[in-house]
Amino acid sequence: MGLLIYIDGKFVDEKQAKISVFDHGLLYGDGIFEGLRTYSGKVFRLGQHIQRLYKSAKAIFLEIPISKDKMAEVIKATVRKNKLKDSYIRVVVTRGKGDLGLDPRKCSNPTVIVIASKIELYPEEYYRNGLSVVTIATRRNLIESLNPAVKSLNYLNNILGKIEATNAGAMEGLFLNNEGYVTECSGENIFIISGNFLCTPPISAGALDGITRDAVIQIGKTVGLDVSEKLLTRYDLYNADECFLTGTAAEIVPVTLIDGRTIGNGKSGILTCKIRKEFHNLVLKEGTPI
Ligand code: PXG
Repeated sequence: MGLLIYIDGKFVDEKQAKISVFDHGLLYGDGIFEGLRTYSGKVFRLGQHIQRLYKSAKAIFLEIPISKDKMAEVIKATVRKNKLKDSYIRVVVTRGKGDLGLDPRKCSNPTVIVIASKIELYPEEYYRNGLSVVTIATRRNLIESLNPAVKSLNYLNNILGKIEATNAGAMEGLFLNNEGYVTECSGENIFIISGNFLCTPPISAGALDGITRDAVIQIGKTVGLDVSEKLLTRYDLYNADECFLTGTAAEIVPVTLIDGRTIGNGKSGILTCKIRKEFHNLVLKEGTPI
């Protein structure tokens, strides 16, 4: 038996968990998703992830066929049925099965999928020594076109960024917006620390409203940092004392090289370590029991 997957109202073995080749999630990337974590049997910020999922759906005129409460139940049940304590959860809602044309009116039932699996973490070394990041040539999607705040299944912009970064020998790619301001990386938000200031670009610069980002803003305030959301340039990043990325999978991971410039002393900064520790306390303290 493999993993038990929730698909269209039923739990089935992963071998039976299949979608149609006419599903518009596949044909057009027409859909949305979420990535969540459980820590020691508790879902971190379940309500916030569900809120963001339904907001993404609203933005693309997609009506999720189950209520938010039911979605929360399904997510918890998927983790329970797979007997997972520490897990990564992927929720996917596609426009559903249609025909080969792009008209979503031909898709009557959105497809709802929930997968809970073991979590794959970055090797510990990256949390000590940091990642290298390069600015990539491809700009982040315009907020006026496909707003990066929508966690859509259309991740080509992000994937191109990841490929460009890999080709340049870096771990992650830094996306600028069309005005040249810093937005985020391919799958993580970005923060800098300069003196007592903790800064991250505003969502309106063209970034996902990250749930880890939100937790870090809260932690920053409680540890006495002066937290602000402001437009950042590459110059601000190069001259920061510390820099780190945030995301559900990566948690808080330091950045020690940006476009060939060493940040701080080339190791994870003191405040980054402190925020990471506070984050680990938070995920164990908070959370919805499965
Ligand atoms: N920006 C983007 C573009 C993301 O996709 C984040 C920021 C961080 O948001 P949260 O809410 O997770 O703090 C994300 C989410 C992966 C992977 O496998 C990562 C994400 C999504 C899907 C896959 O690295 N990150």
